[in-house]
Amino acid sequence: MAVYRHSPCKIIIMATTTLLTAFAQDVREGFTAKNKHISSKYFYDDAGSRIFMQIMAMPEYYPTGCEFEILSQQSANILKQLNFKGAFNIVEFGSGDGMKTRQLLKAFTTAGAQFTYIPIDISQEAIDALQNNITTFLPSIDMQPRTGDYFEVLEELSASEVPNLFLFLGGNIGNYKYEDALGLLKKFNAGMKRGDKLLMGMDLQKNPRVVQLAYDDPHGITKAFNMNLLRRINEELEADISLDQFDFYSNYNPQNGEVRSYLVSLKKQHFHSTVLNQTFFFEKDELVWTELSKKYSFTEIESLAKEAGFGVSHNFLDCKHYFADSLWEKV
Ligand code: AVJ
Repeated sequence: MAVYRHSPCKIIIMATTTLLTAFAQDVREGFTAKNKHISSKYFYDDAGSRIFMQIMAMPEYYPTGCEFEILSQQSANILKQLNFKGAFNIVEFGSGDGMKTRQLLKAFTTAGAQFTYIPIDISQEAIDALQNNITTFLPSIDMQPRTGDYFEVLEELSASEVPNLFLFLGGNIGNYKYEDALGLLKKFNAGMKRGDKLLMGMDLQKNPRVVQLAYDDPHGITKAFNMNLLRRINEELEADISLDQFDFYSNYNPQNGEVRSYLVSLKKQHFHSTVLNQTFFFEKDELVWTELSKKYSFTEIESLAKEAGFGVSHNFLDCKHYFADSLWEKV
């Protein structure tokens, strides 16, 4: 029988927990769920943002041109509908490159409106590009860009007496599930004063073939947009996904107005992430849901606005009636 002699020793407990990014945590959660999923917000790293610009330039992706048309041709009307007396703020959430907003700002300036333009974005790079764009074309504009959290800025602005027009353009609300969209709009509402306005870009229900083609384009650009998520997992989470073992599938359901996009595993397979220290398993033909792009009916726009504490003042439409910039007032 072995005799163990006591020897003084120290037990050192090593901290082995590393801090995981939100992306890493969401991949872990979403890729182990019964129905695999990952949020479309992770599309937009630098590479993904470049692919999204290609999407916006495709003829099949109609929302860009429609909203450009609305803001170029109807901004004088939008200004009239605001019915603000004196100076006001224009606060834009997630402003992008400013090409579309520029049309509105130009028309407002021409009409002699007095306003301060406050774009908010999480990316300093995006804000810098936007500031360049706006100041080159509209040098006289009073612009006070902010980076950071939407709601911190909202709280600040609701304290001021000046009325606000909030812009949430491009149809980004369509990426939120009903409950999440309502939650976001209620938070906007809570940070607004009575009489403040919100201009919401909302894609409309239309001929299903038109919608289907916009999200399942023949150039494969939307597929590349989705596949970029896998490339991003490989890069940021040190994974070994074979991109050619996945496909892309997108489907529009005209009965509920939902485009749902997926990655599809082409075989039974697995990949490993060193960062997560975890292996993820796929059956053949298993899906990963990547995106919801909701198309609205006018009835749904009305009821969503009402639920969130707004009244719809006016829907500004393009000539084909594909897209709406819906003007809401906090009631
Ligand atoms: C930027 C969210 C409005 O859902 O139409 C485009 C993103 N996804 N093609 C959309 C997107 C696939 C887009 N939004």
